[in-house]
Amino acid sequence: MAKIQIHGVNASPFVRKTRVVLAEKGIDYELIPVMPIGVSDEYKKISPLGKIPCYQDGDYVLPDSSCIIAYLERIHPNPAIYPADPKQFGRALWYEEYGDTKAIESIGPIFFQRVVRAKIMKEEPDESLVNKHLTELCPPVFDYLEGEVGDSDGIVGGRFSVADVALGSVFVNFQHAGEKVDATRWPKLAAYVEHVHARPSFKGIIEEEKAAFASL
Ligand SMILES: N[C@@H](CCC(=O)N[C@@H](CS)C(=O)NCC(=O)O)C(=O)O
Repeated sequence: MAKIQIHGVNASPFVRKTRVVLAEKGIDYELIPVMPIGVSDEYKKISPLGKIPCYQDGDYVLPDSSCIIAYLERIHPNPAIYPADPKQFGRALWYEEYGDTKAIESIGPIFFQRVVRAKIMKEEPDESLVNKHLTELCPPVFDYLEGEVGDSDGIVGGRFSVADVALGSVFVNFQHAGEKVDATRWPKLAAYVEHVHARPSFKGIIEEEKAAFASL
């Protein structure tokens, strides 16, 4: 039987979200490299917004990490990645959305400058932009998350969920950019990120990505 295909590249926080859930659920797949810049018309037929990731299983195609994860939950319900309790379910979707939008808007440009621009495009990174994000745009996000995370396995209901997948994924890009959450200022968030990244599903992918960046 042909393997499930995930189109995308590993540094994308959205591709990583999908891969972490596939790993959590023990679903086999292959990663088909698609760079998210200047994608082909052929790729736009399966991912009309031209974004990565896109899921493909035979002639079934599905773009968007959040859609893919929701679909995976239906075809492979165990282990569950969404809380069963309706209120917790709602909160998990909220943190996923926060990770996919506000958190990525504040952290993504740091990764872009330090990794994509400096290491892949071999250009001088804009450190003043990096500094603006580190000093002005990230702190309110970290302050908010510091107030939300607890001491347990997951930000919602004490169990690992899609919320942790999304939030943990953004912080991998922060790490690739040579940054770490300052544990003196945001102790709970720093411990939370470390804990999420230590899960086997995250750990394997982080190590693979680090090895890929080291060879650049
Ligand atoms: N909501 C989408 C966002 C995906 C996304 O923005 N991916 C980026 C790469 S990290 C991309 O493909 N960007 C190319 C573009 O916006 O044209 C998801 O969750 O999959």
